[in-house]
Amino acid sequence: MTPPATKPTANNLEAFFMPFTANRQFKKNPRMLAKAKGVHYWTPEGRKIIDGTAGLWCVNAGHGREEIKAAIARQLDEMDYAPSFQMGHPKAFELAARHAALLPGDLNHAFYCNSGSEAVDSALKIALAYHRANGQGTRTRFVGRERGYHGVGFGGISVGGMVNNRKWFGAMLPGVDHLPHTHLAKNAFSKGQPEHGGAELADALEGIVGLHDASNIAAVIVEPCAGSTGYLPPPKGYLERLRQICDKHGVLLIFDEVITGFGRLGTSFAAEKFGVIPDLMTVAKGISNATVPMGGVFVRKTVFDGLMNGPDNAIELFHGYTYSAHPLACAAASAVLDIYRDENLFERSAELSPYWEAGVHSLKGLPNVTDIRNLGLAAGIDLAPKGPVGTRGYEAFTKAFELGLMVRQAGDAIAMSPPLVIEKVQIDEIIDITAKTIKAVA
Ligand code: PXG
Repeated sequence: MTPPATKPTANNLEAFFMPFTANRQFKKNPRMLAKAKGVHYWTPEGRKIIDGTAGLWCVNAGHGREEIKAAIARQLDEMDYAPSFQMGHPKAFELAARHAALLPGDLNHAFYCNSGSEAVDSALKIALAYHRANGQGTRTRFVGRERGYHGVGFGGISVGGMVNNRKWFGAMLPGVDHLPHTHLAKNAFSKGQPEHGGAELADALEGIVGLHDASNIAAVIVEPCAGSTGYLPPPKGYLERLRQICDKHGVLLIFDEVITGFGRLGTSFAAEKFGVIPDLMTVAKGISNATVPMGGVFVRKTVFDGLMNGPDNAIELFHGYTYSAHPLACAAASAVLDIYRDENLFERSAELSPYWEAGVHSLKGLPNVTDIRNLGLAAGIDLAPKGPVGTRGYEAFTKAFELGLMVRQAGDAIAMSPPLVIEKVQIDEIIDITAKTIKAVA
């Protein structure tokens, strides 16, 4: 059948089954985005919206970057697609070498995929395969964390800790425990990393190891700074202590840096900021500035080498995707690295952080604001609930959009993470609209 020529209109929104969206509510009153440039979106009617969230935490270098567009177009002219199974194309190797050079410590191998969710499932599988290849095949259990978000694959929701993302989907992966989340009331309104509770919260891992024995545990996975749940920077000492406990017990530590990677915290990666090197790191989003879908797992030399111990002609990891290291994604990701370097965007993010911090904390004292958190160029603002959870959060999200600002809603929290190319006057504008929004939903 010939594809129908109908253009989607406000009356014809039925067919698209929207992800993570109240479909029926949305379709009665849609919020459409039609154009983007720099730190702005425009609606189809031409209304300008300031992008307070870098899309979904992913457009770190800002929208509509000509250099990325040109690199993708050149690659498309040269070669649209090439497999990465038992074949290779130069841009994949070049990109991996560039990522390895950017990564801290001995994280120096890159496995590529197409999203954060795939990155997480890939990392969990690499951890299992590594232990098995090293005669420790009993290490099959994983430890995640309450309120963690690791995408939507079965592995990711199993180690994740967002109740709504889990409760609909049955038994998931067996053998998963969860650390307590890191949001403590006594740390409310902390600027940057909270002072209290870091080591004690991490010590919960000792309890889990004690319960199952280290010989059964493959890996611990955490977001160094939890994003989706409303932005929870790690209390001081927390990540360092997790690293120590993992080392003591031979458990691999995985940092999910899908949000924190590529400059959000003012460094290349959270691992660099905190001086804590994980064994595996998952990335996506900012890796390609969201132009072509891409994700990756960065792997420490010891883990990679541990998998290279069979005969030379043996496939070392029975895992990969048709689009692993897709040429268009590699071209985009390489062009993005050029932008990050040439415009010093990670440093820029660090330089703007104090201004951002002062801005978001100026909202303290507005009606219903119960906590404000920040680290790098992102923040979470908790609003007191009004009726069922998420009611006030949704009102704030829609009100902000009406006033010309895009924010993310997490329950009754607002999360913000502007593109790293944001200017101070635009930060002022974001804070101003957020203040108006908070007052409007009081
Ligand atoms: N890990 C982390 C830490 C993430 O934040 C994923 C994995 C999954 O990535 P993909 O590419 O499969 O979506 C994410 C994604 C929000 C929001 O509003 C956050 C994400 C995605 C969509 C919305 O906070 N994070």
